[in-house]
Order: sequence, then C-alpha cells, then structure tokens
Amino acid sequence: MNVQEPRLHVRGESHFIDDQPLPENLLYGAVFVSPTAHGRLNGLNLEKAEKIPGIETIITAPSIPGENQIGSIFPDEPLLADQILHYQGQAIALVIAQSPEIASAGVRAILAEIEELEPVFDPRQAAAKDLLICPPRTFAAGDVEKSWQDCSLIVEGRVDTGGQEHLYLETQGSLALPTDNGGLKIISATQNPTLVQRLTAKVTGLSMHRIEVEVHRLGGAFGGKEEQATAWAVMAGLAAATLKKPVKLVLRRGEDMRYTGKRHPYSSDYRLGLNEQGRMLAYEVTFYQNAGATADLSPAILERTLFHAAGSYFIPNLKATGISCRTNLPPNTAFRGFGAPQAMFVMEAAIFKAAIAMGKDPSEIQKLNLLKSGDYFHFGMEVEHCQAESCWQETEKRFNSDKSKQDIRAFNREHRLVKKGMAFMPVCFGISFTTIFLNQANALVHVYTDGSVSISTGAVEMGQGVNIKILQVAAEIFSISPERIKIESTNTTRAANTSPTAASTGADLNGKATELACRIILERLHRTAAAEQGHNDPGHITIEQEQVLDTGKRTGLDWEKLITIAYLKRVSLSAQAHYATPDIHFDQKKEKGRPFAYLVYGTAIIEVSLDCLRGIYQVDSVKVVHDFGRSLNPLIDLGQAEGAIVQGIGWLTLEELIYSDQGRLLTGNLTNYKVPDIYYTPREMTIHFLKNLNNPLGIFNSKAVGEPPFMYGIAVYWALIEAMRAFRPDMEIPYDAPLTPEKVLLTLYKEEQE
Ligand code: LUZ
Ligand code: MOS
Repeated sequence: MNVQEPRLHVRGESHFIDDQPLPENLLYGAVFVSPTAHGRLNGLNLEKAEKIPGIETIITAPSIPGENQIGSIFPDEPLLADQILHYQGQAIALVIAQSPEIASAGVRAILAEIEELEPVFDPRQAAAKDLLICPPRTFAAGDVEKSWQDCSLIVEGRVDTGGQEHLYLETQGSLALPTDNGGLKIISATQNPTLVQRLTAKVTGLSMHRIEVEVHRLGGAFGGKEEQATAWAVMAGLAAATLKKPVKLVLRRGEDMRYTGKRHPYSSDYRLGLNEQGRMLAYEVTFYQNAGATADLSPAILERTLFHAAGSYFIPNLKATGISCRTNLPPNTAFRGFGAPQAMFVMEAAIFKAAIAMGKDPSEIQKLNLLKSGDYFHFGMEVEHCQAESCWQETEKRFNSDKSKQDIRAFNREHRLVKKGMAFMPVCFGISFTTIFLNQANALVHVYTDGSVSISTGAVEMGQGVNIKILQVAAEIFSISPERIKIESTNTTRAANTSPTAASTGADLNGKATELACRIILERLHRTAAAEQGHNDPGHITIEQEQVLDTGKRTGLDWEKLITIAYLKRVSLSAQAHYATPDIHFDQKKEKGRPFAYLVYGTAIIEVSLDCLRGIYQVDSVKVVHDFGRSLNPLIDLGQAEGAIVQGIGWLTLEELIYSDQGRLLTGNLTNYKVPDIYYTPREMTIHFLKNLNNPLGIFNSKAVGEPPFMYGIAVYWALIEAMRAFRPDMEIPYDAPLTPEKVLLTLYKEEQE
C-alpha cells in the first residue's frame, strides 16, 4: 500500500499554504472588516493607516479593476463592501504591507464612518420581513391535505438546529504570485480551484487563462473551502496583480471563525400523521434556513434539505417547503452533509414525538417505515438496491440491540443519578451534486519513459484520501506497482473547468476520469505489444503485475520495456479523459427527477451515560453497519466514517455558536467554542462493512463515504433524551440542538410552570 500522504503528515513534511517557500519581496495582506452587522458605510478614513511605514497599499471597492463581485450562484456578494454592510466580519478594505504585523497595524488604524441600520439574525423574522435569498421551493408527493383524515395520530412542533464551525486545522489562506505574462499564479487552500480562477478573473479583469490556480493539499475543509476559500484567494490575487509583487494572505484562527460562514442553523415546523401501527402516512415540513447575508451555496444546500426531508423513510404523502432567509450573519455555507443533517434531525424529532404519544419505542416507528426497493422518493426517483432494511437488521443482530435495551433498563432501575440511553439512526444519503452540471471531472495521465506515471485531476486532497484512491485506480488499470505512480497537485492548467471536490463525489468522479484516461493509454500499449508480438491482435495482450502477457503467456516484455518501445514507435504516452455521471436529471419546474447516481445507506446505534447531577455525559458506544459498497480502501473509509460520526456528535452536543444581540460571535475562539477532543470521543466505536453488491456508478464498485456517516451522530441527541427521561419522565423535551451539558442540566431541573 502506497502511503505518500500519511508518511508526509506524520513527519510534518507535507506542505500547506504556510509551508510554501517564500518568494522575495513578499507582501502580506490583512483585512479591515465591518464592525457592525448592518450599516451604511458613509466614509472610510485611510489617512492614518497609509502613513504607517511599510504599508504598500490599501485596496477598497472603488480601486477594483474588474467587477467587485464574488457571488457564484447569485451575484449578490461584493469582494469588498461598497455601501451597505451586511454582517460583522464583512471585508471592507485590504491592507497590503511588508509584514503581517504592519498589515494588522494598518487595519487597526482605519476609521470607518458608519450609520447603523436595524439587523435581523433570526430566520423566521427575516422571512416575515420578506428578506429571502430566493423564492421558496416546495417538494411534494401524494396528497398531504387529504391524508390527515386517515391518520390516527397527528403530532406537530418546532425543531431547531444550531450552526457549526468547520474548524479545519489549516485556516483560510492563499499566496499569489504575479507571472511575467501579466497573469497570476495563485496557491490557494480551496476545494474549488476553478471557482478561484473564475472569480479572480472577474475581479481583476484578466481572462481565465492568465490565472493559474494551484492546490497542494488542504489541512481539512469539510465544505468550508468549497466556496469560502475564494474571497481570500481573490484578494491576494487582486493585490498581486495591482502591485506586481507576491502577496500572502492567511487568516488567523479568530479571524477565520468570525469572518467565515458555518453550517446553517435551521428552524423548522412539522406536522406528522401516522396510523395505529405507527406507519407514517403524511408529513408536512417547512424549513427556515438561516442563510446569513449572501446567497453563497444556500440555495443548493436548501435543495439537498428538501431531497432528504424524509430521511431513510417512505412517507407516501409529503410536502416539504424550504425558505432561505437572509440575515445579518456571515454567509453560511457548505458543511459535510450539506443541508441533509438538518432535514433528518427534524424527521427524527417528529418520530420521537409520535413515539412518545403512542407509548412506543421510537425504533419501532423507525424500523416500520424504512425505505424499500420499489418505493419512490418524494422527488420522483425510484428506490433501487435499497439497503435500509438490511443495514438495520444487521445492526440489530450483530450488536444484539435487544439485549442492550434490557441492560440499559436494568441499569437505570439500579442507578438513581447516572442514567443511560440509546437510540438508532438510519441514514440514506444521495450521491451526486444536485446541481447536475457539476457531475463531471477530467483527468490527465502521463507515462514517462522510465515507466513512472503522473496523474492530474480536479480532485483536491484534504485529508480524505482521494489521492490514494485515485492512485489505486491507476495501479489497478495498468497493473503496475503503486510506487510508480504520483498524484500531482491540483492545478487549473492541467485540469480545467473542474467541479469542487465536494458532495462526497471526489473519488467517484475523478477516479472514473482517471480510469478512462488510463484505459486510453493501456489500449495503445496493447496495440504496441501486439505489433511487437507480430500478430496485431491487441485483444490477446494483457498486462499483469508489470508483465506483458500474450494469450496468458509471458512475452519477455515488461512494463518498462513496453513503455520504451511505445515511445520509440512514437506512440503517445499521455491521455486526457472526461467523465460525466450518466442518467441523472432533475426538473425544477416539477421538482421531480433522478438527481442521484446512487444512495448510501446504514444504521447506527449510539449509547450514552448521563451524570444527572452535573448534566455531563459520555458516549459509551457507537455501533454501525454501513454500506461502503466494495470499499476501495477500508482503512481510509473507516477513518472517514469515524471522523464524520464524531463531528456529527459534536454538532448535536458540545458545539454551540453564540452571538451578541449585535451579531458579534462570542464563541470565536477555542476556549469558548468546544469541539469533541480525544477524551470526548466514544469509548467504543465499531463500524461493520455491510457485505455488498456491485455499485457500478461508484469507482470500482465502491460507495462515496465523505458525508453520509456524519448523520449517524443524530442518534446521540435521542439517546441523551432517553437518559434524561429515565431521570425525569415528566420533563419537557427540548427539540433544539445542540444539547449541551448546560442545557441538559437546565432541562432536568426546570421548575414546573404553574
Ligand atoms: N456541493 C454542491 C455539495 O455544490 N452541491 C451538492 O449537491 C453538494 N452536496 C453535498 C456537499 N456539497
Ligand atoms: Mo461539501 S459540504 O464541500 O461536500
């Protein structure tokens, strides 16, 4: 197994933006941002700042040569604020100086004259004022209105989920170098090099071919660099183009936390109707998405919310409405799960409430309503190769969940101040960008004359192991040692018009493009070998473990010799290929279609222990049966699943974003924003790989793994609620994540309201 990336990481040898060798004459950028959540910028006094020795220039909106615009879905986001300030942390001026310290001093010396305007932070208030990012959308199936009368139980309520800081280890940053043709080379920590290229072109007025964007690897991203790495790269590029000198711009942790968007908080209303057995007949839900100040990716995220409104369940009558609400917070953005976790949490809340009303265990309702092959998703796609029930059953059986339930009941009878709880969480997650045109990728493969192989794709390595997976693909197709293969940096001059590495599709899309490009070269090599064998029948040639075989027999030719012959015969040893996911489509007028190449399924059980005196808790175990397809790399996939689950648990428990009533982030550093650490990780985590069928739309029959396991974390919330109810059966159940220890304590000891 080739372990290029991990080897570099554990030795501290891998290069991130901050490890780039520094060019001569390097200048540093710092950003002056809006101190107010909503205001009118009436004047900017730069005089004091400009007098500081070592300040090279200060760039503001009027000095932008091209368009002052970096919105990608909608053009509603200026790079530098011109008149209206929409959130605390919005960039107003870019200070370029000879050192980072001087740049920061320059930022501190800028004076802004601001007229305060009324801010809005609550999505429901924004909706009431008609402050919407885009018109609401509704996905519907069956007839919800007519179905209520058939229900024996109807529950309804409001559900809230909080935001989440990405907390990638490497903060946002970029290094821009002017080139001798009047262009730029931008080294950026982005999931989306083509977007950086396109928007730098727009802002500087240069054409895209003058801008080369290079990405080595990211120190984590989780969606936070799909869209929001762009601004900082464009700023560095703009300054470098203006001054004709290299410029570096890296955010400090506190700046990153305050200036950039996060997972969207949602506030939702639902109504769920069931029959006597607990079968869900009708579900109506409205999602108020807190988009923050600009569109960013919010409409796409809301769309995925609507796709996943029913979670892993079949509900024949469903109506889901999504409202993207414009508020005066930093623009919220992509984050692992991309709107689906918010939808699934509401569904689980509704099931939980119904279960209590019916005196049932929630898992009974969950299990009864699982999707089956032959069902239809509410957006019109047929459910095929469904693994929802097989994962659930395997989870019950393998982890003996009935016994766990009994053990927990026994424990709770015997203990007064410590209580345990458990909950199930089934996941069904659609794989493909829901924006259909993004489902394409390309790869460029070179074989050098010594037999070594170089591969460039649009995939960005961010710790998820996409480079190793692509390398495995090439090693398998050529049947050569992985040591011969190198995955190159991601660069817009080698892979053009790329989609972001996102939506869990990086390995599928770029792996498939790599497979196609390798097959083009392999075909040429087969023909070369056939000619060499004197029969011109390439169909008889195979390469196995670097040996060239003819009708299964050794030829004396090996990989290196064959490459040399091909070169001398003037056969091309390079190929480029393009892959586009077949047979996916969606009609936004009808809100129906087949948006996903396939779905990923699984079931988790989470068990917790709660200290009812202190409100603190621990996760005792996470047990999962997950459908990885035929995993390309089980170790990497396991790491993805474990990391995602812990991140999901963090979202629902510890991680709480608190803002002042003026919209200032009060949890803007790591002493007051708490993420799971090693002591908080589950005591036991067992992830079983479901034995699986072929998945031809995944690379080598594997399944995408980046996002789906995140949502197993949702079980932690209901496990905690179960433990709390064991302590205080009459408590008022909060449907409001995160369930911090503080909230647990306040809920357990809340006085009766008379
Ligand atoms: N990004 C995107 C995503 O642009 N479209 C998507 O559907 C998506 N899904 C998950 C994560 N990122
Ligand atoms: Mo994304 S949330 O960058 O897959």
